[in-house]
Amino acid sequence: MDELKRDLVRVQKHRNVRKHQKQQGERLHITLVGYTNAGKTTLLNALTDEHAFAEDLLFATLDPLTRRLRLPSGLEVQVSDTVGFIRDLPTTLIASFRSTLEEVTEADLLVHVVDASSEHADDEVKTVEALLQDLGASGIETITVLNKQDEHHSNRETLVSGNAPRIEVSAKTGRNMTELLHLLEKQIISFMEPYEQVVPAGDGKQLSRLKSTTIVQKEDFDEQTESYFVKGYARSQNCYVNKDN
Ligand SMILES: Nc1nc2c(ncn2[C@@H]2O[C@H](COP(=O)(O)OP(=O)(O)OP(=O)(O)O)[C@@H](O)[C@H]2O)c(=O)[nH]1
Ligand SMILES: [Mg+2]
Repeated sequence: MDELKRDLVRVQKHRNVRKHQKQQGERLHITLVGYTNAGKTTLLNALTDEHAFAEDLLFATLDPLTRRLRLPSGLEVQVSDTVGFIRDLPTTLIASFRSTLEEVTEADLLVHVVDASSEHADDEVKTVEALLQDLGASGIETITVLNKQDEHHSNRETLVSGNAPRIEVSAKTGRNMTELLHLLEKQIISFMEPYEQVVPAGDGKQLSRLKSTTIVQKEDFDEQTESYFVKGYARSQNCYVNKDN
């Protein structure tokens, strides 16, 4: 009980920080979900270099399960691990797990991690999908990651019926990690808006801010005006076009 209570306090703190960040229109949030043992934690470790953002101490202290991740374009997002879903969750645990899992509903993008080498992969996928529905998270954009491709598995064809984008990886060997990053970026673009912005060459601060908070697709230098013409995708609430800083 004590441990659960401590966990709940930690989750609550984390959610307050998240709320604050959302209000500021800050980073996009990706949440890893999946059946227990699917490889979520291993994948989070494989995707994010633990040391790259060591300065992000506020978050590191509040919630070691959330890390910053830089996508190929330079966009920085947050990625969270979650507790593994299991079938027939004991009733006594449902309330505690629910508050942890509610965090799932606040994600901008879900990554459903599947242990593709499990004999019961199909059932595990169904269990997770049912729980997501139960949590009211089934409307959130999801990509499916078929993990543990380094293991032998016999039932690959029958896996995962839906039409969510999917990718085969091995979090353990690092197979297809770069491809996964590109897929995440592609999905994120699908809920962003195109923008264009002229940035004076001297304003390196704005240029680097655009790179880390939006997806910059093109950046042309115009010698006559000594400025960059930047084109890319941003979340609509960020309204980069009208911001002067
Ligand atoms: N062969 C293989 N094993 C993997 C891979 N990814 C994870 N594992 C192993 O699978 C086991 C579970 O991995 P975790 O990352 O702890 O799984 P999880 O989804 O976080 O599990 P919960 O936290 O219980 O929900 C560990 O023994 C990992 O080493 C993979 O790509 N290939
Ligand atoms: Mg885990």
